Amino acid sequence: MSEFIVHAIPGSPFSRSVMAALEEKGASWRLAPVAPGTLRSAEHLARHPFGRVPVLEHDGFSLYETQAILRYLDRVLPTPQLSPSDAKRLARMDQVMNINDWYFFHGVGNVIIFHRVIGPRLMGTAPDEAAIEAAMPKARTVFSELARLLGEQPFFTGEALSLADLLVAPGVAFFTATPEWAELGAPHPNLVAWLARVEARPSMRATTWERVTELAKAA
Ligand SMILES: N[C@@H](CCC(=O)N[C@@H](CS)C(=O)NCC(=O)O)C(=O)O
Repeated sequence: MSEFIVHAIPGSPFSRSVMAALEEKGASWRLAPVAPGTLRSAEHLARHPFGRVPVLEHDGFSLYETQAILRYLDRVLPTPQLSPSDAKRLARMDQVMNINDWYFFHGVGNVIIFHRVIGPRLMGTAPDEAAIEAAMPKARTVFSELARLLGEQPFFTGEALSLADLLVAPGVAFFTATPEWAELGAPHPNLVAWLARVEARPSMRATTWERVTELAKAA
């Protein structure tokens, strides 16, 4: 099996999902670091015309969109299987993945994580409190819905880790560093326990912002 190359920015939650999936599969992969200021460069736009990360390269095949990448990895690296066989569990996985992309990332993660963590850390900007406040109604719905769908299961689709957990956990993990976590996450003990369970996995420990920054320096 030829090597997997992940074009990514250290700290990017979508990129972390892909790298964590590769780690779960025990695959041989390497990071091709993308400097944040080069997302609109001709070189990067040739890989990803929308100027985002991650992009996966494998065996002469280039692919962007995290959900597509995760499902591709689960097909070409079938063990351990990260998509349930049962139709209802699989539908739940798909639903949670779409909640991540449509409701969690857009208008919640990309506002609150950006203003609380990314902007201050990378650009030295102060949080835009009004933007954060405006994002809170949708954030409340997202977090309470994630907690409801998780219920008392260890993972979103039941007893086994799935692509849904790997897609959602990197974004939720960022929230623990924000004051909003006290209202959004902490009141849901099941979500807190789930995050601890997913973050304890070697795949997630191998793909922290700090660890991927080290990989980027070594690349
Ligand atoms: N729909 C894309 C979203 C990817 C995405 O938004 N990635 C963020 C980093 S986590 C990004 O590249 N942001 C750069 C920007 O917004 O300019 C996917 O699923 O891969």
